[in-house]
Amino acid sequence: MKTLFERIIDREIPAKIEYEDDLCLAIHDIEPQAPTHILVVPKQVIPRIAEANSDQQALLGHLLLTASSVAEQLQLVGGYRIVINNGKNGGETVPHLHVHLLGGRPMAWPPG
Ligand code: DGP
Repeated sequence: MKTLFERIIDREIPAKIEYEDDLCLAIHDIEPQAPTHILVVPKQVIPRIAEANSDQQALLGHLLLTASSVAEQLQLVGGYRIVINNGKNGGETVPHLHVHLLGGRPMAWPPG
């Protein structure tokens, strides 16, 4: 069965797309936790970062560089935060790896 994000990648579910290339899709989160909240999603399904392997090293780097370039595109000049939630205690709700890009307000530390 397809993951939610595979269905978005395959255009079966609509999303506001900010960026796309051969390897990933960057969409606006449906429940934004900041004025700008983007999800960078790999087209290859990796359930979570704990299940990524060394063959996926370049792809993982690509996701981070994409988040940074989308931040520049969206002019998050005051700074931003990049987050990956892993597993139940990490706050993961969609089992298809994704990088959160949050910006447009000051971020608290430590996160909740
Ligand atoms: P996480 O909790 O780290 O697994 O993040 C999942 C995110 O996915 C969460 O911030 C809400 C977002 N989300 C859930 N359903 C949808 C959807 O249908 N469309 C979009 N664009 N985002 C979704």
